[in-house]
Amino acid sequence: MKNDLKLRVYDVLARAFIQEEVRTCFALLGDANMNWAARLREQGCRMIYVRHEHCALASAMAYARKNRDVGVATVTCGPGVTQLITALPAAVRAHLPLVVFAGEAPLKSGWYNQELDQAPIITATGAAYHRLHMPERMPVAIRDAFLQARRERRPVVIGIPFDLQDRPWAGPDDLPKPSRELLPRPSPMPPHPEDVAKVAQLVAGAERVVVLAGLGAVEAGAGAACRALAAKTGGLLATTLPARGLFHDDPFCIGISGSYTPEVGIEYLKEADLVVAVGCSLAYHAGGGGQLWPKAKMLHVDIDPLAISQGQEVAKHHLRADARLGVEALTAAIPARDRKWRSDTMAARIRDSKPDSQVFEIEPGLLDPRDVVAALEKALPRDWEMVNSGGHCSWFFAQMPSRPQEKFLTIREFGAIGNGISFAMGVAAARPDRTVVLFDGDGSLMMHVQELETIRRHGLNILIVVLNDGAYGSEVHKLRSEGLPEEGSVFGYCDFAGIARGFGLAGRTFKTLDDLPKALSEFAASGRAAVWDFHVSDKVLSPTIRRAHPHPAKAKSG
Ligand SMILES: Cc1ncc(C[n+]2csc(CCOP(=O)(O)OP(=O)(O)O)c2C)c(N)n1
Ligand SMILES: [Mg+2]
Repeated sequence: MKNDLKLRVYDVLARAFIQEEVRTCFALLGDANMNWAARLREQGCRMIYVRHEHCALASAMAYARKNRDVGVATVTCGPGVTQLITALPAAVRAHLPLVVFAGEAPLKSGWYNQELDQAPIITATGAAYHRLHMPERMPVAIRDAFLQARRERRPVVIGIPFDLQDRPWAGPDDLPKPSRELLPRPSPMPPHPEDVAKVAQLVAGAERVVVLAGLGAVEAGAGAACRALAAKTGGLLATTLPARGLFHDDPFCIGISGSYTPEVGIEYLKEADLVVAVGCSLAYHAGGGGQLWPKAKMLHVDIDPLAISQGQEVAKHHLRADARLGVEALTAAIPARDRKWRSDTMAARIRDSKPDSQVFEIEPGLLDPRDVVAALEKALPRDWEMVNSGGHCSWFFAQMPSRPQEKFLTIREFGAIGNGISFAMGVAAARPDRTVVLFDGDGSLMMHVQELETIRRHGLNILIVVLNDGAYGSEVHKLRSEGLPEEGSVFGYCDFAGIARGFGLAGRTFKTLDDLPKALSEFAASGRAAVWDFHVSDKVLSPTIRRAHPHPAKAKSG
């Protein structure tokens, strides 16, 4: 590299990223990253230029989850960096490996208007921040950032002053070995035989077993082992929300455990006397503390089994192991015997029951969100990639049980709305040969609606389905339950179809479900992204909101 007299630091930095096999980067340019980004692109990296830095990082998060690899984003210094602060905590809590190339203010200036002490802002989110101020060492530091992101499974933000990036390269000729070559690759951890013998007794003595799988089970390829354990114990299966669909074709899967559990599932979970939680963090929203299974003991099979999670006491029984190896060993260690819980009647009830049977009175001209989701479940092709967002509507969108886990993504760890569109872009970038369908609320979509332009410009194949209640539904229902005015949470039904058309996408408003087949064939024929806006009634309350925020009249009588 020394022979190349014109070589600048940013050229070498771009090479270091290419050597890390970075093939896609989500970017928003400014003074402090544009030279580097231009070199990265020149060297063959696909750049997706978004309209808000939050969306660059959020897209990279979905890309990382989908590809099980490091996601990469880039932002400029100062205001570019501060825009990342809602996405980073979610990435940290979701254990997503990310590397962000951020600029820093130039070191040579006494004053620079975008200057900011970036490190404490970033580290407050739980992400790592590395200031790179020694050009000759930068390629090694970048390699180490990738190594750290992979090993610790968390975001690493690299801050490089842009005057240093612009210097002639005076460092070593060769790039360091890439992180992949240095990463330890330990084999999956088998359980200790004594632990297996102990917990096998617990499982052998239980009558009503539920095997609950999380993303750890998905990653370890433990799906079949979980099914086998449930079959041998005559028990049932369930998943956490992110692992949804792992048992989609098993007649004894009651669906998601936690805030989204369907009616019949809640009934059966109440009867359970043992929950075997496999590869999950026993999160509060998954019922991890036992809220949904008051009679059950809990056994946690995990590489890092927990007794306390998110402030709650969780499992008292533990098996430390890789999810697949742990469950396989357990299944082998329990004797086969007849248990009377699982039955054909049960399978029929799971198959035929509505997720929620409560009756509501709905205004004419508006749809019941449950009917919309049931119709979509029937109509949408099974090979589409699905992305779920947050808000009240996410309860309804979670009720599509026929879809397999590998076609599903949601990242909900920081509880922020507004991420759906970026997650859909990340999945579309990771699966360019697929159609991606995003299920979102009107408030959430509106928060980053500018990305419709990114979707059009990059030709991303995304269908956005909005359950539009003309409101921040979650807030409306809570405000109503507390007898507070609805102001600030009700906005009316904005014209998403018109907005979509304004950005150059197709748009359609649904006031009846009869149009669905025609809309689907038009979408498929058009080959371009679209927004489908379903106007739904805000009178339909999800079971979760009914439980947590009962209507004032009902709260008094009950
Ligand atoms: C970034 C952020 N701001 C505010 C909130 C509070 N909040 C939670 S749900 C919600 C409403 C979401 O509205 P919408 O997307 O229309 O879904 P709905 O609840 O109406 O189904 C809001 C404002 C949040 N979770 N995240
Ligand atoms: Mg809404």
